[in-house]
Amino acid sequence: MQATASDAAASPPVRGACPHDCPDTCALLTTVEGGVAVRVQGNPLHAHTAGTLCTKVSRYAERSHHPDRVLTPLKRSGPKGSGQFTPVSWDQALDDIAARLRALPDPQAVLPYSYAGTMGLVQGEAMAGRFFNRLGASQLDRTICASAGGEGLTQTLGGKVGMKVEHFADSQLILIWGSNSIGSNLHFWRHAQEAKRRGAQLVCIDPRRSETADKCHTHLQLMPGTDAALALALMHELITHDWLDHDYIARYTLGWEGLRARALEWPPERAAQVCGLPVAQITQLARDYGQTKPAAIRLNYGMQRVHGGGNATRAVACLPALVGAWRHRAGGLLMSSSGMFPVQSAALQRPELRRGPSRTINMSTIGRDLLQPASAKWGPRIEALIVYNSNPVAVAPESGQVVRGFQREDLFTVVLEHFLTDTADHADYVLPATTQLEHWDIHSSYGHTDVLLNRPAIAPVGQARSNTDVFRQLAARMGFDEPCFADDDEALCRTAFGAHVDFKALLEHGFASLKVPEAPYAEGGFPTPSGRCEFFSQRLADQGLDGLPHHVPNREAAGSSARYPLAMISPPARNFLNSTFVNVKSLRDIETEPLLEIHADDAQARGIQDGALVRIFNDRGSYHCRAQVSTRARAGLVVGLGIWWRKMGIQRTNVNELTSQHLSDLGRAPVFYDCAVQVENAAELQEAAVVRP
Ligand SMILES: Nc1nc2c(c(=O)[nH]1)N[C@H]1C(S)=C(S)[C@@H](COP(=O)(O)OP(=O)(O)OC[C@H]3O[C@@H](n4cnc5c(=O)[nH]c(N)nc54)[C@H](O)[C@@H]3O)O[C@H]1N2
Ligand SMILES: Nc1nc2c(c(=O)[nH]1)N[C@H]1C(S)=C(S)[C@@H](COP(=O)(O)OP(=O)(O)OC[C@H]3O[C@@H](n4cnc5c(=O)[nH]c(N)nc54)[C@H](O)[C@@H]3O)O[C@H]1N2
Ligand SMILES: [Mo]
Repeated sequence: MQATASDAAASPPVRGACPHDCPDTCALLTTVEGGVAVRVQGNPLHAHTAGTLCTKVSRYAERSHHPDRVLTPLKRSGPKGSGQFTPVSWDQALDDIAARLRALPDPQAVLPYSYAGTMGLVQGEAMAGRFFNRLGASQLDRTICASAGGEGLTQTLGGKVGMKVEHFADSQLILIWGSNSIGSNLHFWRHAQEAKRRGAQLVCIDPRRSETADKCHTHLQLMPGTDAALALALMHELITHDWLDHDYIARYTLGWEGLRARALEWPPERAAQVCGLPVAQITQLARDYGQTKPAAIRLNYGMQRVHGGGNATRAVACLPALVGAWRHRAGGLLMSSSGMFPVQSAALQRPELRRGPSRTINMSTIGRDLLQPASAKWGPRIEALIVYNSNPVAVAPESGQVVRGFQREDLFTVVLEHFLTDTADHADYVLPATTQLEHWDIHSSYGHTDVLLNRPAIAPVGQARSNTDVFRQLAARMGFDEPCFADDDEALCRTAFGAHVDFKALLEHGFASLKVPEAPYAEGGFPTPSGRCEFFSQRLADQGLDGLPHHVPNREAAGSSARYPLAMISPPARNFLNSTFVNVKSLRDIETEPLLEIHADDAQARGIQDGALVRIFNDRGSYHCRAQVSTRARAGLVVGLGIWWRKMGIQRTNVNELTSQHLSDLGRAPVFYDCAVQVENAAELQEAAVVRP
């Protein structure tokens, strides 16, 4: 029997999960009428979501039914990068892609390029992982977001582990360190607000006076890349005033004597110089941290996108053990909870399918890598690129080089996408992908400890196919006949956590909580080799690196170059999610235009008025913005809010024109917030010449 529109209207909302790269991983309820998703809301029964979504994701139905969705496979019909395409059938596209891949003598010339456009374990690296493993393609080192901090945390605490986020509500002191929680971690902010109502002090540590800084009691507006110096000076004060938990240190930490000596090299006066902070702010914070119990740190990735990001994370991660904060469930630190999930990666991705040699290519240097010629050391040139769940032309550093790489006429590029992004514009084939409302998936989280299941709410829009379907069908055309290529998406969802999670509960409720102790490290038991919080890392020392955390200054600190005297950071605009949602008009209207926040002193010195068009430049490139003169940026610092689509930018570029392909001290990560620039008035640019979407 055919369902009618009125039947559909009566059906209950479909339970799902927000797919976006965000710590909150919310439980969604999608209301469908006549086959159309009309409303996406937060599930009130899921404690973390508590029925509330951010502004962006409450527009998810608008994004899924957007008139610009790619509806059919597209084949390039103009010059590389022109964004000119002709519709073709799925068979034509997949046959041709498989033929092109088969024709390559060395499969390592193929590179998958993906990140967290969806955080789903199934539409992420499940079938795709199997496909590229079986093919023997180059492997991608997925470093673009969190690997410096992830490595720092792993060296110190043993993994991406920490406090349960809900217990922040009971903390008496919360340090929000390197994060604009209101913009990027709204459901954590709810707990911080609750703590505030119960009398907690909130401290924000951020070079930008963010929306979050506005709402905290105290704001330490340090220069970017100076967090390790601040952390070491806090330790100095904890030591000299004996605000230490000696028992916790003796029982549950490793390397105390070394750390003590290191910290004593950092009196607050020295750190104040390096950080650009008043001495009194540092000593007061140390006093508060040493004397308030329970104290909790919400560390986040904003502070590790610099040259010394790995060691800065290590330094901060030592603090809770020094004061015994872990003893209380509302004390300790949370940067990421992703390591607490028993994800069955090998069962999903099947690394044993890989037979030949494999090389690994860092996604954060894709510009340089695409331009790399073949050599004995490097191996074959990258000849084919298959992009899914990512928009590298907009998000990868030093886009001048990235664009040149993507414009190579001899590079064969396939992009699985919802929209014609800057990256899709450079494809030879664009394959229309399903959104979260149209496919199955299962999710872990990096900000809480629940597993979420996503059921499809509507049929695929147009001819869209899920990533898994595309890789299954490519596998068939390549003659990969291992049974694992026949697994359907529901089977993959079951595989993701195996017996560790009750799948029946997921089917019934849409979410299930992991069993995590209330105060996981109250008595040590860290997942490090020693089981202790490792102030000293033997593993790093064995690699010839400093075994103790230390301050690694920015390569491009403010004032370090006469030509480019300003430091620039480029944190996200609140209503975009990396480069996702830039094409959703209602959200773009809130963000208005690419903006550069600049302090009045720096603006005045350059004859820049509030609202003027400005050019920001360095040796790597140049970018135009509308200046916002305010105290959001401190003197010496400018803030270019990201990440606009290049083609929606004022002169068809975005902030990554300026960022570099240098890598961090640990974790091989990009250093987006370690970037020196100059700014000038762009009055010569007539308002009429401004390219607008
Ligand atoms: N609305 C929104 N939410 C998002 C995202 C988004 O694009 N938009 N992105 C998502 C993703 S991919 C991630 S990884 C997470 C990121 O989460 P975070 O990185 O925690 O969050 P951001 O809000 O990006 O915070 C970056 C903050 O760090 C500050 N910062 C920059 N340099 C430094 C520094 O050297 N030291 C310190 N202490 N602070 C510094 C910036 O000014 C900014 O306020 O958020 C996710 N959530
Ligand atoms: N200057 C500067 N650059 C940055 C950052 C910064 O702070 N400053 N932040 C960095 C960080 S933290 C990150 S994580 C990266 C993020 O970089 P990316 O992971 O590339 O994130 P997005 O820009 O959101 O692009 C994701 C794309 O995936 C697509 N997508 C979503 N779901 C699906 C799906 O199911 N199937 C397919 N095929 N496609 C899908 C979306 O349409 C979108 O175009 O950017 C980094 N770049
Ligand atoms: Mo990220």
